[in-house]
Amino acid sequence: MIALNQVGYLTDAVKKAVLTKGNSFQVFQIVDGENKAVLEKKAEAFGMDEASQDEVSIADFSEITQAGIYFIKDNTGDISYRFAIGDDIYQPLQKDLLKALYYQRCGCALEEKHAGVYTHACCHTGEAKLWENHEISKEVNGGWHDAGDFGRYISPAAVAVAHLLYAYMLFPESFQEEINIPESGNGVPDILNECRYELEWMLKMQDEEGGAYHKLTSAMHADFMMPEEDKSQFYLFPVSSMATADYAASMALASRVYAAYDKAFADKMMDAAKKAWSWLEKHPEYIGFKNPENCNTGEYDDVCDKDERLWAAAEMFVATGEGKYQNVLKELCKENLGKTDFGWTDVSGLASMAILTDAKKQAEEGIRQEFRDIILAEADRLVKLREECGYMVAMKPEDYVWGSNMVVLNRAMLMVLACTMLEKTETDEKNSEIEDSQLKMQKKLYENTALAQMHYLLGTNAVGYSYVTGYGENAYKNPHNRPTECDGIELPMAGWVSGGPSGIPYDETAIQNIPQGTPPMKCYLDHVMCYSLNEITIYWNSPAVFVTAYFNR
Ligand code: 9MR
Ligand code: ZN
Repeated sequence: MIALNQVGYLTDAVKKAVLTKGNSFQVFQIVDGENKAVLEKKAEAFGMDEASQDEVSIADFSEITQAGIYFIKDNTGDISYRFAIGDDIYQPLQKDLLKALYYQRCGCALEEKHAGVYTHACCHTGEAKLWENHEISKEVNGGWHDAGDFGRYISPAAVAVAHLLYAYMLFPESFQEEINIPESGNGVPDILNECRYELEWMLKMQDEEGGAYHKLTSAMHADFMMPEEDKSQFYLFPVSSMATADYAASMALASRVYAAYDKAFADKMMDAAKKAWSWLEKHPEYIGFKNPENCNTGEYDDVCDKDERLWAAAEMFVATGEGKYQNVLKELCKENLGKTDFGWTDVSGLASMAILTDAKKQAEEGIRQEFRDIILAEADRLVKLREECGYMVAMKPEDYVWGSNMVVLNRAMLMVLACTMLEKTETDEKNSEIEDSQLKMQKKLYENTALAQMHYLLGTNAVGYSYVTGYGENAYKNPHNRPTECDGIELPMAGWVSGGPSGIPYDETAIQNIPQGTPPMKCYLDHVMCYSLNEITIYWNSPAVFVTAYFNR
């Protein structure tokens, strides 16, 4: 097999494909659109790749900088999927990754004008009952379906929205084009229009005391059906401290971002954030969430809420500049939190994101330095991991967990954050020329590591799939997603990131079909029933939007 990024490579980036052992002599050619070999070279033996147990060689064709469509041919006659070289090749991808969230909208119809063939009628509009008191009902319609199921959960929502809002804040120039959603053309960037659909729902998910309901789902996952056919009763599940802290954080962040577009909306979110913060002050203890009996929808449970509280403190501080939040932040910094992760289980990296991207640099120098050191140290660790892997992805065998592509992408986010930290602003002190060139080299290394994660996602992996629907000649086609399976349309909409391989598969189909002892990078099936390998979620797409937006500037 020849594994490569099936979408392609940026003109001036490092370009490498992976040849597996079958391609014995390892001489390869790069063939262009006119069937002309434009490069012939020897691949370099790498040895055994641990996570796949493949013996691999690396074909480096970085010297090809002419935009175009190519494929690779080796001396055994093996031929790769086609790929492009160019500077705008990730632009359609970024748009579809974002547009995918529109298809998750709940509580409204998806019209042909915006959804094309993927229309459906309005779904899930009844009132929800409090799980703990069925006498009380509330209208909490809206938001995005979390994943292949129809549930809506606060922590994943908060995290996904945060990734998107940071993408917009840091790389606004990548969001000038419309994505054809109902609000397009209203003078607000579509990424903010789409996020607002989720935020308006989140505003309804707060109780009188300020706590955020952990989730809004039916008792049991619906069978496979279109969203509008699901008439089951939805419930509001109890408030958790994890959800409430994520809620405070994302609301504070959103209030900052929307202030320039809609002051009233921004203020409303800041009030919600403050209310959630007061709740957190009143409940310093960890209040987790466990599914009650007779409920099997997502749990999104955690063992600690310190990282969520850290993120909340960071966002509240950056949004308000008030010292009391910084004090809490400092206290929580004494806890042993990673500060490098951006997923729903560990959001402490989002605190780093808040502090380090704050243009006003409000945090004390010591705190900024601490966060900065942690992010750069992690970036260096990831560069090493990438170098140790035959498929050039910063992942260890044990990192292939349920939703491993989130790990892949969150690490790409970290590399991007590290890159932005190396960019000098006008107010920064001037460097010597030597320092400047060192910084440039360091940044290139980080960029290439972020790109390596994208290359893996888009095909440079041991199963040869692109894990984004519609992107790549061998893109996966059977996501575990109810509308995709039930709409009678053959192909899924483009732009969905699959959860990806899991060393320990959890669903029946995967357990029965993946032989024990399969190396973790290969524990994948493009099968609709494989919810532990091939589902889609809002928070597996959101980091991919962040990363592509950086490269699309
Ligand atoms: O993404 C979640 C993954 O990290 C967990 O290991 C898994 C089991 O708890 O749950 C995943 O989240 C699912 C959620 O519970 C319900 N909606 C679909 C999510 C993706 O599979
Ligand atoms: Zn719905």
